[in-house]
Amino acid sequence: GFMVLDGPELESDYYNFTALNMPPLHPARDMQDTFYIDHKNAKGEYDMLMRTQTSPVQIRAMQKYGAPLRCIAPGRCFRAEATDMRHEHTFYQVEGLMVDKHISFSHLKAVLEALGKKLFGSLTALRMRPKFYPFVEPGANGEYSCFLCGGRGCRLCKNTGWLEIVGCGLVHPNVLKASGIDPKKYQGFAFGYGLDRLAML
Ligand code: 2NM
Repeated sequence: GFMVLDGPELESDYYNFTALNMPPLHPARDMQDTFYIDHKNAKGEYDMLMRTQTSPVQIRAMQKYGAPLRCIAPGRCFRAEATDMRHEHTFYQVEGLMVDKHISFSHLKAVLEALGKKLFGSLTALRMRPKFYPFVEPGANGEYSCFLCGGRGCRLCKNTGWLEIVGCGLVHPNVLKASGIDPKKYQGFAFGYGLDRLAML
């Protein structure tokens, strides 16, 4: 039941950062991480960049369709990474978003569990550990039991039995507000997978 959406790869500073609860001095905006375009606004600031995640598509979707809403946004993202075997300056994400009345962490957990079983097999377990992302509160890292060793520990999972696969959380009230949704009436969960990483696994 999730709409599949896309949006611009060349984004404004507003949709990529400000609307996602990352105000002008937030370190995530650093030139070392973000490809800025050689274009200045009326104030003389660089205001266009290559999107660093697909979340701006979700902001645009909330503004366009309002609540309730279910969507996923697959697409290319760009970061000024020092490239090596694990890092590319151009990579793919797929992000999901669900907004409705009374959305809680248990809805998020159920959807990520269902996704894990579809992706890696019906015996796959999910564990969630706290992680900070500016655009969610609380935020978490979702790990799936290693499909290669069944959780016993191997080279792939670095002997932990778990594979770090998905970032997620409950959408921050500031993000809902920036998207024209009243956080007192509606809540949401969101998650993001690295598509390249999923394909490799
Ligand atoms: C992640 C991790 C946590 C996310 C948040 C949103 C939005 F726009 F709704 F706020 N979309 N995706 C999100 C949250 C993405 O990726 C690692």
